[in-house]
Amino acid sequence: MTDTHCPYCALQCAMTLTATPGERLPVEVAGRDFPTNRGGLCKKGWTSAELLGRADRITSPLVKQADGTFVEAGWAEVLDRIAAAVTRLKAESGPDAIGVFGGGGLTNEKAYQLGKFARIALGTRLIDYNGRFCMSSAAAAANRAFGLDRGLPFPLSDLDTADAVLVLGSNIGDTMPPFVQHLQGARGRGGLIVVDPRRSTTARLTEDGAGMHVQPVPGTDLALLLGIAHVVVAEELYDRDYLDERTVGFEAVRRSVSSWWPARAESVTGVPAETIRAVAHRLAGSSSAYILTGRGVEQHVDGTDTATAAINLALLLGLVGRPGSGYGTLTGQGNGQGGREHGQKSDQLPGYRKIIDPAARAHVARVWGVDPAIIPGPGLPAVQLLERCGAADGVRMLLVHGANVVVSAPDVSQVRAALGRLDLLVVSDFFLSETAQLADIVLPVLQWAEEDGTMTNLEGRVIRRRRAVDPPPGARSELWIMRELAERLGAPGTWSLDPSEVFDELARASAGGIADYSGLSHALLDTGVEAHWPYPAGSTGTPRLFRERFGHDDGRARLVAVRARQPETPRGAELSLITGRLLAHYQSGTQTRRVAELNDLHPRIVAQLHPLTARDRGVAEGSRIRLSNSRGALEADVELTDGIRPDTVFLPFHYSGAESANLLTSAATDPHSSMPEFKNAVVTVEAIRAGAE
Ligand SMILES: Nc1nc2c(c(=O)[nH]1)N[C@H]1C(S)=C(S)[C@@H](COP(=O)(O)OP(=O)(O)OC[C@H]3O[C@@H](n4cnc5c(=O)[nH]c(N)nc54)[C@H](O)[C@@H]3O)O[C@H]1N2
Ligand SMILES: Nc1nc2c(c(=O)[nH]1)N[C@H]1C(S)=C(S)[C@@H](COP(=O)(O)OP(=O)(O)OC[C@H]3O[C@@H](n4cnc5c(=O)[nH]c(N)nc54)[C@H](O)[C@@H]3O)O[C@H]1N2
Ligand code: SF4
Ligand SMILES: [Mo]
Repeated sequence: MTDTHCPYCALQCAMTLTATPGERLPVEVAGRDFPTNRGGLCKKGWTSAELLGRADRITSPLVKQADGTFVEAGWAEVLDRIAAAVTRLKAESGPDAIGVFGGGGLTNEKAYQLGKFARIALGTRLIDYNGRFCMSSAAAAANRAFGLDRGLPFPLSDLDTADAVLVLGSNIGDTMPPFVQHLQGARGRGGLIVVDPRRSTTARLTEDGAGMHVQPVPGTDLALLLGIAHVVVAEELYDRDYLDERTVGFEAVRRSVSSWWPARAESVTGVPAETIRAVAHRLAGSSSAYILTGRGVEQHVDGTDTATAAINLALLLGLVGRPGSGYGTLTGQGNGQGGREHGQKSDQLPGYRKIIDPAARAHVARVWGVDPAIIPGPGLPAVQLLERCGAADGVRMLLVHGANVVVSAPDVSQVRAALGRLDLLVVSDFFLSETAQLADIVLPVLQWAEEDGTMTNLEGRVIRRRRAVDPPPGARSELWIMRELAERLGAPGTWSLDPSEVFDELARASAGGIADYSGLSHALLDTGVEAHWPYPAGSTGTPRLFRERFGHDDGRARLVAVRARQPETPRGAELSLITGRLLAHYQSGTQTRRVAELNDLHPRIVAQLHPLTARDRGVAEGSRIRLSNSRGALEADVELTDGIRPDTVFLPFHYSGAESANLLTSAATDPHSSMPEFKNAVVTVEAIRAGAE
């Protein structure tokens, strides 16, 4: 029996894996008691071990032939070829001809090593990762306001006794089902408020007196939050002492919300002025209140400002750092939190350090055993990195570790075309994902239950991932791949294969940084300590941040005045397209589309449409529709629901090829975070085959 955690989302539910004696497989999964999941798992967790034994697992490096098919090749041969290509392309076009795309599902050890590998083995500044699609706006807003970004600055169980919880654009009921138990307190007191253009699974938790569902026009959450803040300021519901003692910027925010009287906010958001007032009063009147944001409000070109408006509201009410209250964002990927702390981000070094900071460079260079001058400067964020692939003077070779960008990036037709123009695409994965199918070389790597390491969950809690089974022969750890390539490239530094040694190095590199792990080790984590960062040597960690001070030098939080912009709005018969998730599928679907029990629930893409909207277009339940805009088109079956706004259509993004929702999304990005706008596109919807009347 091996204690570990689920391979999928940031809740990182605790589980126990039991291998069959004497056999590699099957492996049995059981939920394990832990403060976040309390033994619960969702159906993705329960079925996670099935993927360990899939027959279509890649177990040998694959090399693309001229006719487009793959042939198996030996490790030495493909690693030699990759190293030779790196050397040649650098000589011809400079180090930035090589790019690296990482993932928020990688362990801390792999994420750390990948950042180091890019910068001192490949020598490129061009590394970024899929967390840019996920956490970047919330992170930018938290850094700006608090001087520190940890998704939840308090343990999840603090929510249990809340009076009121405002959930903006998150569908926890489907995206983190065991989380729902932490909302019971607020529901019992009628204080769960869910803001979502759809009556999502989470919005339904507010029914029967448990709270309120607020249903704004997509992309107008910023105006909604300005309206709520207006009421808080105009009716003097704010916490004057807290604002004086712990924050700066109140005056500017007061002025910026002064013209957002509820009637004006109603005209933009469609949310009744009375509801806006009621939300303000409920939050201000609660002794224990929390504000939480998810991707629904963050994945917009003004996502950073919207998250900032949510933080401003929390600061006005004096919630942040106060016992029993708080603000947080719900980190998404398994290691979405740790993945953004150890150097995969284009502008970062380990410990959440800035790559442009000379002291940070000197510290990390010492740990790496290199001259700080050889560490390149900041690179490009994910969308711009993908755009540079195959461009004139752009990236000629891309290494992908832990992302399936031809499904998950915005405006995927362009991404596919860009990857097609590369000299060499190298993808490390355990399945032939859609991105791997486009690769010149595919490297088979280990799945979660086959490796050791650590993950950092949505509460900033560092946890152990443990090896429960042997990997299939042929697959290799990414630490091994990086060491083999580093050696072939004559890279400086040490390249350990042992995750606990890599963790120790990461801990040293993070020492003194914002995300300080220097007091942690695998051995300490194995004793079962609660380990929330910052965890400097000699400390016992920090479950609750901001009790005394915020991360800025003066210890105060910043209220930052933000303005609402007009979102791209549908005209005439057009609709707003929002995209998101289904309980049974994970992300690009590489994994969950391979689990029959999950895939059978949702084997094809289905669009949600309001019955009135459908009727206008001659569409009935089961009809087939075509959604299109200037970027692309796709066909989908229809599910009619009066739970969605009539001006809106919803698509899940878990499907590939002609069923990819990202054929329609825009690569426009937020100016602060470079987050693309996954949650708002304008589309035309037409019937292509009538369903049952
Ligand atoms: N089952 C499942 N669980 C997952 C994942 C998965 O793929 N599948 N992925 C994990 C990851 S990486 C992440 S980031 C999290 C994401 O978790 P969530 O943020 O909960 O997921 P989404 O479904 O993307 O978006 C949440 C809600 O935002 C709403 N929304 C869309 N547009 C708007 C808007 O303009 N305003 C508002 N207020 N709401 C809007 C959608 O209707 C949707 O219900 O889930 C994690 N958990
Ligand atoms: N339209 C739309 N698009 C979206 C979103 C949305 O809401 N709407 N959400 C965005 C968000 S929040 C996210 S996080 C992204 C996610 O998008 P992706 O990163 O593309 O999603 P995954 O399916 O998790 O891709 C991970 C890939 O890496 C592989 N993998 C898993 N673990 C490892 C590992 O340890 N090593 C290696 N080498 N490979 C591994 C998996 O098999 C899979 O092929 O999608 C974004 N795209
Ligand atoms: S909620 Fe997330 S971590 Fe928990 S079992 Fe489901 S996918 Fe796994
Ligand atoms: Mo995400």
